[in-house]
Amino acid sequence: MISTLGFFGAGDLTPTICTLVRRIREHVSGSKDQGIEPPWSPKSNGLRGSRNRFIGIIREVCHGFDTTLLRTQANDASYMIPAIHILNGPNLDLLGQREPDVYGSVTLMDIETSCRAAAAELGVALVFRQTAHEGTLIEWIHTAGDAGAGVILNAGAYTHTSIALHDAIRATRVCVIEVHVSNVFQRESFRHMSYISPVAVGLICGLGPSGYEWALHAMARLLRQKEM
Ligand code: CA2
Repeated sequence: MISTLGFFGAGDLTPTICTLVRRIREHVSGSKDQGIEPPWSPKSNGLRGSRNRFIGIIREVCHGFDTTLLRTQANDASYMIPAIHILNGPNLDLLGQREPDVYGSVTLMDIETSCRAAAAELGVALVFRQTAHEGTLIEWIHTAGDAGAGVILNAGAYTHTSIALHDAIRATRVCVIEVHVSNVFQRESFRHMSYISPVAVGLICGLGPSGYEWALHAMARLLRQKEM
């Protein structure tokens, strides 16, 4: 029932939600509940607003009895944590087509496919994008930041050159995990310096395309912790 709530407008479901909360309270207290105001009602103690807040209330109400169901559904319900944006910079669309000795034979489309499967298992909404343009990457960082989304960023060569990307991440305070397919530290020295690393929560490099999936798992966990 909880997961259903994530997909409907709160207005449509107000009576259902009230009933749900009443039932949960009855379950917890073992006695009949006299009724409640919906969380977004003006009368209800200032608890209007976001879905996540309401889910917080559900969590609070449920505290003290078996929340296994809730936790299980949290794992496969995308509304429980913000979306994850995987953003790719210049030339990454060439993966799998050139320099297979450095980058392997897996294409960016293959990476997207496996990330979509992983995201579905994690119950996370996924945005997957690639651009050759620095400004576009910056705008996507802003979009993700405004949405409170997590970002997995392979900025390609902009990693080593872009103060503007650094500033965008810093300004939006968006949660970023930096990813590189290759081990940049085993390559030319100009790839050892990153403008992203100082403003990222972490860095995964040298693990090939699976680095994206590791990052996805790590980001889902970080966002879940933040939501708690
Ligand atoms: O290892 C990575 O993921 C990189 O971010 C890839 C960038 C590179 O500039 C970074 O230093 C490390 C390059 C993107 C891919 O470029 C290709 C060039 C030729 C063939 C295939 C890919």
